Amino acid sequence: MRIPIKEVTPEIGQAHVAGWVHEERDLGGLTFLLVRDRTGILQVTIPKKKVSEEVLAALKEISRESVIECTGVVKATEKAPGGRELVPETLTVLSRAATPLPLDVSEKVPADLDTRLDNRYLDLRKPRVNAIFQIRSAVLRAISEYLWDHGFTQTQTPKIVAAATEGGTELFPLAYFDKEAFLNQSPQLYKQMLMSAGFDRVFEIGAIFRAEEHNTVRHLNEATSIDIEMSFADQEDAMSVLENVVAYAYQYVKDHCADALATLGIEDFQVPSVPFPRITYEEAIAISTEGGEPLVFGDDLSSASERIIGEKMGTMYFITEWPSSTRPFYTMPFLDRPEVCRAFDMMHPRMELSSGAQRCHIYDLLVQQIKEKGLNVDAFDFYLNPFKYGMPPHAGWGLGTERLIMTMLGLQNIREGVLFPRDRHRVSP
Ligand code: AMO
Repeated sequence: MRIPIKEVTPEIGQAHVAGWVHEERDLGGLTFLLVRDRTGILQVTIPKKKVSEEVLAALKEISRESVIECTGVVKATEKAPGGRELVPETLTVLSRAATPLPLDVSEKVPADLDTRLDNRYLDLRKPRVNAIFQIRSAVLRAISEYLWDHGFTQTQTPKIVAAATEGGTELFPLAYFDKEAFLNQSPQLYKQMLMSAGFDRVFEIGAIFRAEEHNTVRHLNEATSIDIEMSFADQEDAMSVLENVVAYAYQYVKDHCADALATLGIEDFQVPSVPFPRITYEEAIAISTEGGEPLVFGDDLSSASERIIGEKMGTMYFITEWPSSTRPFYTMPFLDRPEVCRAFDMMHPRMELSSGAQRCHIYDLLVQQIKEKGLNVDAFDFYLNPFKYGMPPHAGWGLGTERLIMTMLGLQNIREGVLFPRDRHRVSP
């Protein structure tokens, strides 16, 4: 039976492996193949005079990135990767790769990100790139596990919707029979409705779609949002869940992804300690202004000010007490000073990772806030009705998976953390 390359050791004697030909080196009487699977790389050593005719015939067929299968004896050798090699008794070419390759999987020839993404199926074969997705998978597992263990129910809400949530400008319109519809920007309205439905605590990990015109290293047009909503809770409760979820995900990666971290060359993987420090919006704009990026009450943070504040904080942190004018209609203001609201952002020193808030659960106030933001109240009927018939106070947040992975692994471009990214210029592959 085939075994993962990682499990091939001299002690097992005989092995059957399969994978891609990462490299081929022909020294005349001796050929070395480096065979790669998901778990590692194995040197297959072929002394031409000592192997069968069939093996030699198969060898002639082989090109780089061909898929092969072989069986043979494993021997210890210091010179080969992992200190062992396999001398094949059988060698079969399962799928021959055409030449030349559009992308060098062994990374000896560097490629720019566009070329890599154009040939993503090859790019993803690189151990370093694959490691990112092993870690992404672990992070989402850890987060689901944590939320499950803390009483959250996993939900799936519609991605085809009739109304905007985060302000009207970033929607992708959709041809939906004879109706107007859009791709959802956030599960926001649905997770709130589930609070009225009595779910108490929900989480969802799903696609969000944003028609952002700008093309940056930290924006996507399709992202994966981790969302929670919890009842009988305020913004402090939501922040506490958030920092613990993030710290748990880091710890999980540290405990379970040693190989992937090593492949990425990350030696000193630091788990952030909780609680994360909190600063108010007023304090944040003061730090930015002091650092040479002047801001006044009501301004959003620019990426320059995020950098200045992030450098000063030096760790993950929260910004609380935002001006109500900067946040969506569903946010709960402080009732005694309505110009400020119960919203927060969770920041990595490099950028914002999450936004959240206690929500406005008071029907009349919510209607007023929708009107004040210049939105059409009638379009929100389906959302507003649940607030009329028993809505508990509630709070929640949305955390961007890709930004979490990007900052966790020090990736330069958010696209590196997405299998097949969607941006201003890319809808394929
Ligand atoms: P917000 O719009 O701030 O809040 O989004 C929450 C988090 O989602 C990620 N994100 C993105 N990542 C990559 N590309 C994008 N275009 C993009 N847009 C958002 C970010 C961001 O911090 N409904 C609220 C959440 C809530 O209050 O529960 C919301 O969507 O990491």
